[in-house]
Amino acid sequence: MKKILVTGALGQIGSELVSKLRELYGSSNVIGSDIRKEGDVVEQGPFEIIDVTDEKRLYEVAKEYKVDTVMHLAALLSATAEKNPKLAWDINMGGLVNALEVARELDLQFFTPSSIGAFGPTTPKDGTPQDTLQRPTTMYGVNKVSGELLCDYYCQRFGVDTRGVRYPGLISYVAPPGGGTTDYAVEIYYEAIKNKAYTSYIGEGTYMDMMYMPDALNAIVQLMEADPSKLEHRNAFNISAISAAPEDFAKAIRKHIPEFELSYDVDPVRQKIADSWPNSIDSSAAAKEWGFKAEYDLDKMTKEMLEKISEKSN
Ligand code: NAD
Ligand code: AKB
Repeated sequence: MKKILVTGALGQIGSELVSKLRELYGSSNVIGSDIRKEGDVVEQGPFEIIDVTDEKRLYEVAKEYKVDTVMHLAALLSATAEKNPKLAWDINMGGLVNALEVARELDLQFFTPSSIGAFGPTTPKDGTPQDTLQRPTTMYGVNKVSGELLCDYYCQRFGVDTRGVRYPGLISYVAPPGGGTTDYAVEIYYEAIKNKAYTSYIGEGTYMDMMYMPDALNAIVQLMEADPSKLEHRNAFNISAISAAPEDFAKAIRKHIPEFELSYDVDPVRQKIADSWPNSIDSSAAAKEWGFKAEYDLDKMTKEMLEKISEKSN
């Protein structure tokens, strides 16, 4: 039986990942942690306050609960990181190296997500290969590429069982997104239900990779349980389900809400970040090495997002 410590567990991914892991491995075997304390993750199983920049605290909690796995989610996302780049470096890189050190010292399996943000304007934009040019132009991207390399280093140098994916923009209805460039793709559904209209801060024709949260969570479980001898890449597997621009979301929403209106008021900061990211990445290495396959396309996800948000707002 696994015993897992999750950092940043109250965020968009952690809020759903912890529940899923508790269903799979038992509530008492999944320890949520964050710098704040609220909601279901705290109430439904063990929870500890951990600031990931405090390596001693991270070590003590991991040792106290005798965990065998760390899933390290605590980070600042792209738009927030661009507002405060030094803080992003301290949390994203400082937190990651601390978590890797704890994994090395206690011999733990390790997962952390990279992002499509690890690519930059000189990366091939369409069918972005698994192994390609990575010269990102954001602090978030610099952190993500450095993090990918650091995880590879801890695996090769110290034998830590590090694994990871490059997530696209994640779409979900449980917890709100935490300050990313792709957040519009969540907001558009809430606004569709509330106002039958949305003003997008990302411009028309801007394609980015996206994925519905259930596929993102299945990918973590599948990768962590994969036979290590089959993994050539280990960290930073490209995975994607959907490549879409704002007007594609609008079209999918209009199948359920015909009067839905989309307008634009482009935010130059987030637009610049989006323009530096791929249009669509190639997930074939993940499919080949550990069987990644997304279940949700844009239409299937849209139907479920609108249903779930309607239920929540009633
Ligand atoms: P989020 O912003 O929703 O949540 C991050 C959590 O980290 C928050 O609950 C926050 O309180 C916590 N946190 C912040 N500073 C902390 C600190 N010093 N110590 C401990 N906790 C701290 O983020 P998310 O969307 O859940 O993302 C989790 C990971 O997945 C990040 O590494 C992110 O880069 C990556 N990722 C997310 C997406 C996405 O679309 N959500 C896409 C690609 C990659
Ligand atoms: C962001 O937009 O910052 C995240 C990501 C794709 O990493 N959603």
